[in-house]
Amino acid sequence: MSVDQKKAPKAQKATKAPNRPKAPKPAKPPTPAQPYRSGFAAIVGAPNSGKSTLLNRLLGQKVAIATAKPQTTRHRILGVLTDKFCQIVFCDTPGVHRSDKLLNAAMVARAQAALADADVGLWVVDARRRGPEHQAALEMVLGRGVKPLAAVLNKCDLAVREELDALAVEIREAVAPQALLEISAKTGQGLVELKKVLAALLPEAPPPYPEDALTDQTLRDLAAEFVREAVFELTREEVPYSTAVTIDEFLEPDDPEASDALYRISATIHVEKETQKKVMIGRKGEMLKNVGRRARLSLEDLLEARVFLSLFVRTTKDWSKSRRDLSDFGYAD
Ligand SMILES: Nc1nc2c(ncn2[C@@H]2O[C@H](COP(=O)(O)OP(=O)(O)OP(=O)(O)O)[C@@H](O)[C@H]2O)c(=O)[nH]1
Ligand SMILES: [Mg+2]
Repeated sequence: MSVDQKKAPKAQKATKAPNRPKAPKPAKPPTPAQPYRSGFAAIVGAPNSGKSTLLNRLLGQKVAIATAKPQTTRHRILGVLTDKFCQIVFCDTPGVHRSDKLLNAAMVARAQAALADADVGLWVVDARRRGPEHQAALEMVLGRGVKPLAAVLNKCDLAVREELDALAVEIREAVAPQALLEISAKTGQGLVELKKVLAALLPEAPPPYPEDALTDQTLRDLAAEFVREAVFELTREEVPYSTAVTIDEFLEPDDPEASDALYRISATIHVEKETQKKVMIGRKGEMLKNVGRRARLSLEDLLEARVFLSLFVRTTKDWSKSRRDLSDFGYAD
């Protein structure tokens, strides 16, 4: 599957871990009192609340890019967590916000659809922040119908007790979640408990994916996302939001396990205007070089091999306003 194509629907087989995930901790054998549970958990919430960081932390592997800037995630990203008693298929989603822009509307629609399709909602709230995005997320969660909901107050490593208590009261009153937990996706606090809570909210069912499945994204998808992450981290103002990345070539080594294994990847960074292209390339090509270096390092980490990464910048005029371009870049169905 490439970034241009539609993401795998629920029933399709997820790809295996790019790097083998760490073996799940040995669990006690199941007892009749503990039936197998499985299903889909949609991670929804305001932009920047920590949804993708949470997914990566739960899986112990980076499958979703996460940056300090809001609206980083644009797709629905599956991450599969399996143990002896449950399989939780997490769907990371774009942050919920209000916007008239076509790209943003498509992103929010993805989050909405993921919540509608899921067995359980997982609402991630930034424990320190409110505002219009919090309200937009609250409205989406309220519209979930009878679907069970776990709400988490994330970034509790940064929040003070009074804030956490007040927010907990507010959320209980507003949405009556089946569970409300304080967590930190960054430190891992509360995540063992969260997994237990989610598993208990899922139906009794066999696992929909093989036990070594990790994500529905291919290495090619991940490569495009890692380049976009570097752009998000290194550029400012409207530039990151005007950027899309496509992979032109992804050549895997014959033996990926060999000590000299080398991946050859070339990607195009699309911007919307000539002025953005100049910024993206930078003086004497400095910006592009830095983006390339950063993306290459994170790809080498992911692939556990050397990577030769070539980047090109192209102006695809006003791509975020064109339904066709959005669909070509995989941002709309
Ligand atoms: N201190 C702290 N920072 C966190 C925590 N969780 C996430 N962050 C940071 O918050 C920022 C946003 O995290 P993301 O995971 O990208 O947030 P997101 O909800 O996926 O954002 P969008 O994709 O834009 O909707 C990043 O800088 C993370 O490192 C946490 O528990 N504690
Ligand atoms: Mg995200």
